[in-house]
Amino acid sequence: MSFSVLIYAEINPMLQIPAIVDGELKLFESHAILVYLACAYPQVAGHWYPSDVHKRAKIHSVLDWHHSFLRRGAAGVVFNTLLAPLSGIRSYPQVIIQVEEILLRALSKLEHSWLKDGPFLNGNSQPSIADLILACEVMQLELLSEKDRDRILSPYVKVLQWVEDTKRAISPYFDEVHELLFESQKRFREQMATKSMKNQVKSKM
Ligand SMILES: N[C@@H](CCC(=O)N[C@@H](CS)C(=O)NCC(=O)O)C(=O)O
Repeated sequence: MSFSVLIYAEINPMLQIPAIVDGELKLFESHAILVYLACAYPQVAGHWYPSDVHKRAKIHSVLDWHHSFLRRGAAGVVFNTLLAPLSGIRSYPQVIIQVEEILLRALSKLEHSWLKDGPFLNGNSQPSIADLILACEVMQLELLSEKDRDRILSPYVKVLQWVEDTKRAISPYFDEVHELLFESQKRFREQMATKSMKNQVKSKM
């Protein structure tokens, strides 16, 4: 392990991002981080993590669902169709079918359940930390080819509108934190195009 990895392991022994250090506190897991920031900093507007216990419970309900369904689907599709092939890791067609099914089911639940009563999750008129987490999860689908991204997302018009509304609610920070994602999108799309050209040439030989 390199020195910087050892240092990072002190903050997050899982060696994943995100993680924060705030004074004495070292914290990882995105949901826990946002709950902490909303509670620790009084300047955070109340709608992000309301003090009402019922509203909080509803937020946690979405967050727990997120890790079991939307994240499994979105991260599974991005990993198996893009990151694995670009890293020389074998991906299996059956796994790709399975993760896409999980993703499509999750997007359908978002569209028809979580977003059925209002512009934001749980029928809220303003976003909470759950909107932030789930909209960012959907954003990673921008890494796919334009064709795959549109095929997967375009049927979910409420989901697309809600991502835009969440983006607007925290403008300009949403775009700022996604700059890196769009830089990666450009690089990945070029690499995938080169890879597919090479495969075509090979298949003709
Ligand atoms: N449950 C964690 C998931 C964290 C996670 O999967 N992070 C990814 C990036 S989005 C990562 O660090 N992947 C690198 C790895 O697992 O080695 C959370 O919500 O914070």
